[in-house]
Amino acid sequence: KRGAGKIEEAEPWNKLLLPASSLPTDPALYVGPFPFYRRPSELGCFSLDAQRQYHGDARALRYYCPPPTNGQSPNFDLRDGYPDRYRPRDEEVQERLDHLLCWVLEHRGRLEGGPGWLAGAIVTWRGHLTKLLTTPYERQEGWQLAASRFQGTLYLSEVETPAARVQRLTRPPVLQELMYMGYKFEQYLCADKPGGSTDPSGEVNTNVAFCSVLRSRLGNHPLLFSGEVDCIDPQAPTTQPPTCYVELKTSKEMHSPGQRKSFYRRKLLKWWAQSFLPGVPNVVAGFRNPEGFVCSLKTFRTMEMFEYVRNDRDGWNPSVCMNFCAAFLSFAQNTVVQDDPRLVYLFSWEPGSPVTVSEHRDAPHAFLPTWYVEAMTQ
Ligand code: 0WD
Ligand code: CA
Repeated sequence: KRGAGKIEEAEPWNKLLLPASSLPTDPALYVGPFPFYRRPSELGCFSLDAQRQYHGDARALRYYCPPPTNGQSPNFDLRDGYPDRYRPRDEEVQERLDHLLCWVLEHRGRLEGGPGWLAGAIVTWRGHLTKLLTTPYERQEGWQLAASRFQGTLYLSEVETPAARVQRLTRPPVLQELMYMGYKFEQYLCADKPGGSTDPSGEVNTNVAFCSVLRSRLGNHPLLFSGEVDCIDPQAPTTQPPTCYVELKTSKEMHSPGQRKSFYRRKLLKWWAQSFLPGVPNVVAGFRNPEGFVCSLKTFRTMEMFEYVRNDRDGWNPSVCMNFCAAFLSFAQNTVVQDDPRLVYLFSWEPGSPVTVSEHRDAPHAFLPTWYVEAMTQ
């Protein structure tokens, strides 16, 4: 009996020295004041062309071109061109952080914040951070994030879960068409030149992307991340990125209070998380009818999205999202201690469970490419 007591006393002492082995995700645990989040600033950008080739410039940036405001509503046929004018990206290619690493490599010598800034930062995709922000409220899809430390920097790269892979490979035709419709919507609202006109007769090629590279900080975690940006608004009050960027989204037309409630609880959470992170101020939503036509547009201000659920007991809370993300980043920083690009910690999460972690070396989980590690070691 006496011995058992001693062991119990010794346990919390051990926990101070060992990193935690799991992280809970219950929203109630993350209620509290909104944490510090530095106003995101753009460090640079890059483009991916129709062949998915990297270019360190803004050639793929498009310009927001709203339909004429002559009292008529839009009539965008989102199914037009499917599947004959659709060039989908090859999703079998796992790009991991490669394009972002290409940008980092090219700019490592002249990053703001000083030469040591990168060594203290976390490098990842915006989309990975979005998943972290929404985790406390997510009930359907789990995730896996691989993490490695190299020259101080913590790199986070998503790994497709086995379930997500099965879903992708068995994606029903209606869902494939729905994906196309999201990109088709962009084509109705974007021109290749400022003040130019849109061309819905062209191809939809999802290899093409414009990505902004941003700097921010969540709590004590400096962040360098990149996100795909749909377009820039040449009419925006400021031409300073990311404030001039616009995110485009489609959603089902809503006809009942229940449909609206569910839109505010689920969709607006994802839209908010994705645009809040890079500081994109506006999301232009196109509401499509069952025939696949967008007949109404509505602009949602990112900073006002929370108002739709502020008084909803089953709504989401931005503080919970950000506090959980900060807690995960601390958990990852404390877990990935060794500096070794071949050592990978795989963080896994399924709804209803805490985040767990496993340790791996080399293939298949190591994700920092040799070309990057060697060039950075010069
Ligand atoms: O390889 C993969 N599984 C992924 C690749 C998953 C997520 C993103 N990506 C790529 C994107 O293509 C892009 O080049 O990473 C880069 C940056 O992505 P992000 O901005 O961090 O990702 P996210 O915020 O999730 O998505 C932004 C946009 C999407 O817009 P909507 O409005 O649907 O959220 O990137 C596009 C899409 O337009 N996008 C993709 N394009 C091609 N293939 C993909 C994908 N798998 N995922 C998102
Ligand atoms: Ca979009």
